[in-house]
Amino acid sequence: MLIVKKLLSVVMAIALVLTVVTVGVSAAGTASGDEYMTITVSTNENYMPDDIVTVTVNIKNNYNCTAFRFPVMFDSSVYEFPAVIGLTALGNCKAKGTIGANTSNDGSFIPTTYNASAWGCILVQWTANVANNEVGALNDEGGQAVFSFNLKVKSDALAGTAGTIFVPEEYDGFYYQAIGDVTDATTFYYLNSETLTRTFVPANPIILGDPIELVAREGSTTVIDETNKYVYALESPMSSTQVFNNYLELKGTNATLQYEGTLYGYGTGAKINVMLGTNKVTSYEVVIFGDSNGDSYADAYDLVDAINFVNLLSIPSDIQTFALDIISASGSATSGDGVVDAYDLVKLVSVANLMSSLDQANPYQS
Ligand SMILES: [Ca+2]
Ligand SMILES: [Ca+2]
Repeated sequence: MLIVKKLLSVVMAIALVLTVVTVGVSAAGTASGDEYMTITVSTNENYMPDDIVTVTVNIKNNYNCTAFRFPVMFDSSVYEFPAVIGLTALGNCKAKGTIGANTSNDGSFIPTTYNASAWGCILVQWTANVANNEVGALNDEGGQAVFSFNLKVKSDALAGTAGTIFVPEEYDGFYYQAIGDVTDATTFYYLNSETLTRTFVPANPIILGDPIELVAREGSTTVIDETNKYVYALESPMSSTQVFNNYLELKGTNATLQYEGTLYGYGTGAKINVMLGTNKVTSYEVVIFGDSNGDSYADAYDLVDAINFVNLLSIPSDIQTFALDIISASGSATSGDGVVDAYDLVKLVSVANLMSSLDQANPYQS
């Protein structure tokens, strides 16, 4: 019994400081060389935002494992710790030892090859107990679930993403020691990464929900130009952000729209941001044809800009060019010609003087 007690203390020491091999206990055995451990992380296949995810870890091995400690990492853009983590030992892990976890999640247990700001981590440790002169051990070639805990899908998790949860193979803190015979407390086997075959199987459940997409509201002819990230064929003037609702519809679980006006209003250059919580998923710029200064009116202020552009006194931004290029030299009724010149100016003068109007849905028709 004395030896067993000493052994337990050694096991505990190794479990707590796994890179330190404590000597002084009896003989060293020789590993047979075919030892393996397969660590499989599993979850359900799909989750919705805000769901609780029960993560189960299964160990399959062919030697007497008397202690382990390893991190279980998770994509922190998808998961967070819930109020109750609920670490639970299962099977022989429950019957033959004691489990605990460090959930400080400060990045200190994440291998340096990973960006700690992108990953969360729970460090799980299991240490065998001793009962009837026998050291508890995990040894099951069929594999068994050894522990589980809970994560929570973040409310702003993106639909369609795979939320990876895994034990990193770079972590080497759990295979230093095994005992060949659980009733032979005097012989140690020292395993290392060369003599122990390790296999890691991650879980990659898919987060469900509607994918995020900004679309024209049914019945409107508003254009959402994904190439240039422009939104046009709205109305002039845009009296408030409420008007956008008449033209646009946002799809996607938990997504919201946020508007950023220009200095003068919600005209050309105003931003439409697609948000998930506080994260900006994508952003578009408003184009009001005939409006250069961003107030959403096509009037004398814009005419002054246009005259300056035509006379090369100032240079229009890309979006100002797009907004003022309403006439094509070739006479196209469906597009401009990429330049703001005298042709456009003639029409802009007419619009500014209220002699003609500019159809935001068909600005190129004279
Ligand atoms: Ca204007
Ligand atoms: Ca033009």
